[in-house]
Amino acid sequence: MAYEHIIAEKRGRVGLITLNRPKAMNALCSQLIDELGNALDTFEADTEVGAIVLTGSEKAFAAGADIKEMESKDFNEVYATDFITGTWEKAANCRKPVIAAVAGYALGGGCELAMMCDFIIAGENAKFGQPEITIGTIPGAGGTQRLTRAVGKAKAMEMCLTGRIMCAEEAERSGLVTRIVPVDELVENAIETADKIAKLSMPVVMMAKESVNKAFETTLKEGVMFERRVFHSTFALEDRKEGMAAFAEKRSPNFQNK
Ligand code: DAK
Repeated sequence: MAYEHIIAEKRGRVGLITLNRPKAMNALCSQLIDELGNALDTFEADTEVGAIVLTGSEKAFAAGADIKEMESKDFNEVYATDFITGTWEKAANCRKPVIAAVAGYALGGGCELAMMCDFIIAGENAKFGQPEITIGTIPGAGGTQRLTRAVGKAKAMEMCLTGRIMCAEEAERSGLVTRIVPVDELVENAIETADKIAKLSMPVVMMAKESVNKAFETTLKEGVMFERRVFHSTFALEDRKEGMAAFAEKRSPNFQNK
């Protein structure tokens, strides 16, 4: 598939996807979402890729779904076609780690897309918000749910009810982002982090990701039991043996993703 609104490239074992629709602040039109889904599927299937970084421009990660594209739609159309639901979920459903590197605006669907990733690294100028209420609608790609889980009810409720935008410092303080870095170092910083992950054992990384995600979907007891069983499963892997042997022998492990 040829891409018009994104750039997908490999940096060693890291898949880098850059949203690239600068004239529209990377507004997420359906073509862009299809291209993003295709790039994520391609990196997911590529055994040379161990982790993925998703970023935008210094001005905008993404200013939301494309309002001009949505404007003329009616209820029957969005309901009957389950408007862009399947492809939107690709980032959330990817089994390999996906890091969002966010500079500038991450609004509406842009904020939701960032929150679908496993964690967010923010540039100093990052701005997060769910301003849908100001255009007569509500978040439609998980914003009311993921933002609330990330920052708690008070802030999520205020942001969804007023459209207030959160700066990078507040986002870090509130647990929405893992850290803040200078904008010009953002992408390299995210790639370095992704590269560290990509050098680890891929099946173990996927198990860790799946286990952390369970925390949002189960009771504590069920989540701990899931984790226990997955921990036990790592003992079926050669990489688990290699990791522990390397520690005991004071050398770096040589993981084979087996
Ligand atoms: N859609 C379309 N075009 C957009 C856009 C957007 N979301 N955001 C910006 N643009 C366009 C502007 O119209 C302008 O285009 P021209 O006029 O030059 O043709 C160009 O980008 C530059 O924008 P501005 O001139 O406005 O630039 P400023 O620096 O003055 O302002 C801004 C930047 C980001 C603060 C402002 O553009 C803004 O407020 N944008 C809209 C933010 C917003 O309301 N976002 C939420 C959209 S609703 C779903 C999945 C997702 C969603 C829903 C359902 N399903 C899976 C069912 C998501 C919904 C949304 O995101």
